[in-house]
Amino acid sequence: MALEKLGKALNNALRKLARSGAADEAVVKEVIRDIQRALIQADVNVRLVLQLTKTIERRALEEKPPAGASKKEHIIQIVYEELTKFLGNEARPLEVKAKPTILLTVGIQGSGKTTSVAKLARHLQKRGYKVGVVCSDTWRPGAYFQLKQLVEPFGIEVFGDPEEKDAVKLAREGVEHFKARGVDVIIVDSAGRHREERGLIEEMRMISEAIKPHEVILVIDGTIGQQAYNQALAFKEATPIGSIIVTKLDGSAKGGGALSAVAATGAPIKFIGVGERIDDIEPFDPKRFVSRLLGMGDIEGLLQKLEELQKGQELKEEDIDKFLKGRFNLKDMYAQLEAMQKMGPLKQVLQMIPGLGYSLPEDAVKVGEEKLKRYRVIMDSMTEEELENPEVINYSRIKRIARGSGTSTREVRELLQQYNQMKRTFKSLDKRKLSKMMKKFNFGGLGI
Ligand SMILES: Nc1nc2c(ncn2[C@@H]2O[C@H](COP(=O)(O)OP(=O)(O)O)[C@@H](O)[C@H]2O)c(=O)[nH]1
Ligand SMILES: [Mg+2]
Repeated sequence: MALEKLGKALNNALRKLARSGAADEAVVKEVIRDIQRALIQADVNVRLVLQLTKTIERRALEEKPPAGASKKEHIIQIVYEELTKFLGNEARPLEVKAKPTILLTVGIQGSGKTTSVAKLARHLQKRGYKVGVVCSDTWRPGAYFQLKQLVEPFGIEVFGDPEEKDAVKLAREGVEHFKARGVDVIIVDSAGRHREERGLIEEMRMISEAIKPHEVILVIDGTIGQQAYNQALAFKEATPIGSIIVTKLDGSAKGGGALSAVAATGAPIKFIGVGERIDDIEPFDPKRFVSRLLGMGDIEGLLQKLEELQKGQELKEEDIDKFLKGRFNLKDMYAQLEAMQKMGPLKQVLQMIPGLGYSLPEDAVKVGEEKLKRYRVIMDSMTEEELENPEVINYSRIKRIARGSGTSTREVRELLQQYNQMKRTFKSLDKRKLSKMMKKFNFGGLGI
């Protein structure tokens, strides 16, 4: 998950608030100090942090909670609102209006440009667009093959010529090529051999002139933290049709600094990169991002992900139903663990569920491929009755199952523990509750 460390620290601050007796001035001030510390540790600019926390403090002390909300709930709402504003407030989705829509990506070498081009191409393809990718990187010999390797498994065509030395010519020819093919979106990956803003913007101007993109996308490496400000600002001033992808927000300690610095320039952040795999890209929506960051869960994100998987037919409708209802026995648990493996890291998925967030015990979600195989072996030694109604499994049955499957009683117990834990988890996920939570923010995870 993006900015995990910052998220944990903010979540802890809010938990402190939740646990406190009364949300008086001293408590508010302490929580604000924790928030400040968390943001500064994530490399958010100190001046911006002070501005932000001053607003939070003022609102928390002055405003009256709306009818029906407690003081604490209200403060959390304020923190959520101000952080959301801090990151740009509204989502600015990428629009595909013209046919073809031409996108040019720029960014300094190593920022994650080529990876992001591939991710974006796949993202758009998943949404039903026919996409063509142009490699106009004449600088790095491997660039063309890197792109091909990333997108060709998905049937996305790459235009390029490793022998050609003229980047502008390549870009122009690539765009012509895909125009003739009638694609919906053309994405041009540029060389980005420059290390500083001026050269980068010069390169952007030259290619832009040749291919007249509808949108230029600057790819910024999230690990540079608040230094992203200068790049984003120079870019924003150079082009009115610019948007930004911030990459490497997985595991970066400085990602918060990068995101907030870019947002501070007013340039729209459209996507974030959250890993090295092709699917590790997310449309950036400050509201959803902050709610997930604070550990409030992200129901919308979860449902969207489920929907996407359903489209890809990796998950069957009844699986999703089961997942949401939490009615299951051991067989279902196995099917679900399998299904959830397909959905990506289990923890990432579960973190989107309100009320779970960071409180989730590590072992509840760590079920690797190996463990699944062991579970299969153990379950093969169970009777139909035991699989359908695990509650009947007593100690003598555990011993028998362990012996039969060549495992140990410890392992059988572990499987049963996992089952009980998951059952509890999924029980809290019935549909009625979900839809209710979608309407109203859920603060359950914070124990309020
Ligand atoms: N962890 C992580 N790595 C990334 C991400 N985006 C790109 N990378 C890695 O960053 C390195 C440089 O990426 P590349 O796309 O070649 O950068 P380019 O020089 O700008 O085209 C590669 O090793 C990528 O796998 C991301 O979102 N998360
Ligand atoms: Mg590249």
